Amino acid sequence: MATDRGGSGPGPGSTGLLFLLSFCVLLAGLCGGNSVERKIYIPLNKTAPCVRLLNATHQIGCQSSISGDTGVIHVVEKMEDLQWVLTDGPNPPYMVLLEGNLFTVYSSSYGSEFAHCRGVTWNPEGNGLAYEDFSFPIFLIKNENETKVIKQCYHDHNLSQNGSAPTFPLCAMQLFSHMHAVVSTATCMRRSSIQSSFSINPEIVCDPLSDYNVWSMLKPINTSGTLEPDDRVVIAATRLDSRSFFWNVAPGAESAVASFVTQLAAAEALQKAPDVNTLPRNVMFAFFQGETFDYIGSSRMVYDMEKGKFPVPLENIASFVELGQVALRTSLELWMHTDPMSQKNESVRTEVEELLATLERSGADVPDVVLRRLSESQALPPSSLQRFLRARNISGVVLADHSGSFHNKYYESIYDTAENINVVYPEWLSPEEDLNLVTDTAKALANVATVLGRALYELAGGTNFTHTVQADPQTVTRLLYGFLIRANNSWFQSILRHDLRSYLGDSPLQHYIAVSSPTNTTYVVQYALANLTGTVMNLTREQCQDPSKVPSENKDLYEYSWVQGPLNSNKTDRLPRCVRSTARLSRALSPAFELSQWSSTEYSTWTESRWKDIRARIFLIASKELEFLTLMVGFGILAFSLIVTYCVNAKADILFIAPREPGSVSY
Ligand SMILES: *[C@@H]1O[C@H](CO)[C@@H](O)[C@H](O)[C@H]1NC(C)=O
Ligand SMILES: *[C@@H]1O[C@H](CO)[C@@H](O)[C@H](O)[C@H]1NC(C)=O
Ligand SMILES: *[C@@H]1O[C@H](CO)[C@@H](O)[C@H](O)[C@H]1NC(C)=O
Ligand SMILES: *[C@@H]1O[C@H](CO)[C@@H](O)[C@H](O)[C@H]1NC(C)=O
Ligand SMILES: *[C@@H]1O[C@H](CO)[C@@H](O)[C@H](O)[C@H]1NC(C)=O
Ligand SMILES: *[C@@H]1O[C@H](CO)[C@@H](O)[C@H](O)[C@H]1NC(C)=O
Ligand SMILES: *[C@@H]1O[C@H](CO)[C@@H](O)[C@H](O)[C@H]1NC(C)=O
Ligand SMILES: *[C@@H]1O[C@H](CO)[C@@H](O)[C@H](O)[C@H]1NC(C)=O
Ligand SMILES: *[C@@H]1O[C@H](CO)[C@@H](O)[C@H](O)[C@H]1NC(C)=O
Ligand SMILES: *[C@@H]1O[C@H](CO)[C@@H](O)[C@H](O)[C@H]1NC(C)=O
Ligand SMILES: *[C@@H]1O[C@H](CO)[C@@H](O)[C@H](O)[C@H]1NC(C)=O
Ligand SMILES: CC(=O)N[C@H]1CO[C@H](CO)[C@@H](O)[C@@H]1O
Repeated sequence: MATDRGGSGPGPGSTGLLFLLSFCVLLAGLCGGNSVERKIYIPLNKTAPCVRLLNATHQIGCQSSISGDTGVIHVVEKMEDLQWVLTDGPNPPYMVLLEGNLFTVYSSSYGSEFAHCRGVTWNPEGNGLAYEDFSFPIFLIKNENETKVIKQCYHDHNLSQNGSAPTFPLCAMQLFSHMHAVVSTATCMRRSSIQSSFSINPEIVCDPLSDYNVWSMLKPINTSGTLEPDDRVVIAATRLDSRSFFWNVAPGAESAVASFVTQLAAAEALQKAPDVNTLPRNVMFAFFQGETFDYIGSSRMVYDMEKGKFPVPLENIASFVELGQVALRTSLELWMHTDPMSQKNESVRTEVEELLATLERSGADVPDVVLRRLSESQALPPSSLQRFLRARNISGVVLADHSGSFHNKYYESIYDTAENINVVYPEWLSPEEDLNLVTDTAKALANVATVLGRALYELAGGTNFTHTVQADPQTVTRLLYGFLIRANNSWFQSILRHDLRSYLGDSPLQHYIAVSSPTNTTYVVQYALANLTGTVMNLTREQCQDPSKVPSENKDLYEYSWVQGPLNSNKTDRLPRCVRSTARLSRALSPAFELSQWSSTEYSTWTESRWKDIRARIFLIASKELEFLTLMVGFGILAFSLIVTYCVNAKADILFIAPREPGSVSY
């Protein structure tokens, strides 16, 4: 009965009041705590963590403890400062703020075990640091102003001048980057898959690195079927991705961007040849994702080709031309690397010979490029061609700016930026002027693109218009600007679909293959390829989105996209249009995950750990003594309040008197 419940006895009533009181205190504590937190913590907003990646057998990268790692800040500007951190300092643990040039300090003894291959050390500057496992967090502070804030805090609250005992409070930093996955891909994928078969709400701890390859054909092919055995295809390939020690920081200017930009320019030049549609052989342009992590993209494409899941079967490949790193030619030379193993077969050897001769012919009339052969016994540099050679003996060549070790000092590092390949602009120009300014690097790469375009033309059987194949330095410079300086420029905006416009930020694009895909780079490369090789169709928006209703159009042969188009003359609206091309995406997820072989040694097994929270903040900490005192006082207050509560509770029937209703039900 309602009245019965309403008239509760004195006992329960007083407990209710007490509950409410303690609830109020708790709430006040929470709110107060928040504002205190805001006062004492300064969050660092522009950081990039080093995160954990796993392969079949190892884990690499960094992590913090689950509640974040805290330490007193020490700024290390020279080697001697490290002494303090490692041995002398009286307040360990320390958080070290290390200048970029000292970042290799801990690793000078590690060998370059990753990028070497049968005798040639391709990357002698590399120290394998990015493939080590660290049990502490490492963050990159991307913004100079935030570094200044930290340094200021350190300078204001560090040791006394004569190096004696430090005076509290000290400036401390806390880094959170706890990783869920441990040990290896085999372990974390097994854990995730057990979870997902038994739990409705599975807790996934790691995800495979995956994205999409971009590919297109010079002449359209039916993507719903497969090619006839006598349809020969020449493949032009390059990679789309790079990496660095830090998560999602991968400028990759020389290791990826310069090469795929060159290939895009070559694709444009070749498409303009007057007789493309009558060439005896077809040309396929492939841009592989995830090559940095044991060739995810190319191994998947080879796998699909073998399984008949790709319209071009492996047997139809006539030859293979790959662009390695090409932006740092110290002289005019462009080196042609070939594979010595496959050439043990006499017929392959002849084909490779023809391939090299074709390239030399194509380069003959191009200024500033001299093609050079290497000793026949030298192994291939790291390249996608190796994945194809594993499956089948094909004739292939890798073009690169180096004969032996890389010219790129900053291979797969945060310093592989526009400056590394000398793409710099005068300060006084506007973004629009920068976009169209033809840099020397762009001219040099356009020459390489011309060589590539002409070679592909001849390899496809063309003879009559070799000299009309000419790459446009303007295209190269715009692409370099867009990928290395500012993605959000007028050209990239005009070639993308409306719903993809947020993929263009004001900063350079990063080329780390992610776990959520397609990434910014993948989309932009696809649409740039569509713009450079496709045609604008006179179709309405509805027709463009569903071309099956238009009798002359065919979705098996072409890809259609409704792009934003350029701004109109009064710069208020865009002039959207339908672009028809053969630029498509194909999955770049390692076959190891397709086959659930998580400890595969054949395919890439790289996964990225999941995490809950990544952040960094600085604050002042008091001395241990003061902390202890505060804690003790806190305990004192707690004990006191417990005693008071107990007394009040015990004497509640005296303190809180309420009239007892006759016949009320007690609880
Ligand atoms: C980060 O952003 C917060 C809020 O905007 C600001 O209070 C704080 O000062 C920033 N951190 C640094 C180091 O500038
Ligand atoms: C996994 O990565 C580690 C560190 O780079 C390497 O030593 C190891 O050989 C890799 N394992 C496989 C199966 O590729
Ligand atoms: C650093 O601060 C100055 C002055 O507040 C500002 O002009 C500059 O753009 C900032 N630099 C960066 C990299 O944010
Ligand atoms: C040097 O250290 C002593 C304590 O050992 C301290 O009293 C003094 O102020 C310090 N001098 C300076 C210049 O910091
Ligand atoms: C493409 O191939 C599929 C399957 O073989 C076929 O049904 C379709 O008609 C073909 N399309 C064209 C344009 O040839
Ligand atoms: C050489 O390669 C061709 C084509 O890949 C193959 O048909 C032929 O059998 C090979 N010859 C030898 C001796 O392996
Ligand atoms: C090149 O031109 C000649 C004469 O115009 C023509 O007979 C030949 O078929 C052309 N070659 C190709 C591959 O188009
Ligand atoms: C990439 O795309 C995302 C999602 O649209 C966007 O938030 C981010 O700023 C882009 N990154 C860059 C470097 O442009
Ligand atoms: C490519 O972009 C340029 C510049 O926005 C434009 O003039 C051209 O029509 C585009 N081409 C295609 C095929 O979309
Ligand atoms: C585009 O198509 C419309 C109707 O389909 C037609 O009226 C117009 O003339 C066409 N424009 C061009 C440039 O072909
Ligand atoms: C801009 O130009 C379009 C036609 O191109 C016109 O419809 C529109 O009214 C113009 N807007 C302004 C603000 O002038
Ligand atoms: C408060 C204090 O002692 N600050 C010193 C911190 O260290 C720098 C140099 O490392 C000195 O210049 C500051 O005076």
